[in-house]
Amino acid sequence: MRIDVVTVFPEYLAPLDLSLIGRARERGLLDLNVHDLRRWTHDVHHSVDGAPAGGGAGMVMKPQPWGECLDELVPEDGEARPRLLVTSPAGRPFTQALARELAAEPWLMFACGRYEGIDQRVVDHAAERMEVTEVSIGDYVLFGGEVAVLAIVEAVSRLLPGVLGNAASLDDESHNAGLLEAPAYTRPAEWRGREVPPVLLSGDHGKVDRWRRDQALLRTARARPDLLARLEAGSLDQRDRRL
Ligand code: 6GU
Repeated sequence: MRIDVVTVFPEYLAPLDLSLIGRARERGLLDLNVHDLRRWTHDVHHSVDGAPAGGGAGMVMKPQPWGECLDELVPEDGEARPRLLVTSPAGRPFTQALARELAAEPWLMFACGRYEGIDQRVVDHAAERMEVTEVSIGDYVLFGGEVAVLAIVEAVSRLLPGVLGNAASLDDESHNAGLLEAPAYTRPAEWRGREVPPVLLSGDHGKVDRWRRDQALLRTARARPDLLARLEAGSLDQRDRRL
């Protein structure tokens, strides 16, 4: 997969060199390029923002640098077009389902909004040439989209074939679809007077599965009742219903 990220703070994306994403890049599974938006400015101050039309607080990112940037990175005569993701607290909520959708794309491009966002005409113009999705990582406000891109790139990368060492962990997740994971334990069997739940040491895989399912349901009911309410009735088994 190819990923391009356009930002006014390229250093903010440095963590993408690390850990499993860094490894995926080294192994050629991920072709990731970070671009400084100021490269497409022409004034001595390399300015990328302006006062909001209509007044109000904050600054809006000017259309000119974004327009020239997209023209260069996505040539009009080019065969391929990226799916453009514009980060914004006003975007579509990022979920595991959207991560799966994005993992199936050959080319993603992220436009990191800063300040009060990007002039809307950039988005509308780009949407005539490529698929554009405005995306948010949650109901809170960040200074800019860079941290959101880190989260999205990580969630998408681990779904790419060959990136995750143990593909079974992906299977486990879909198996548990829509529920939070059960708590996890490792050795020692007793630590500071607290034991690993005996069922996990019983060797009875049926019982372990059932225990994990019950814990997942309880955790979800406590922390995310909204998720539980959204579960399809058909995905609950007889023993789930009694819980
Ligand atoms: Cl994608 N950008 C900004 N600036 N704030 C956010 C966000 C994105 N998602 C949640 N809050």
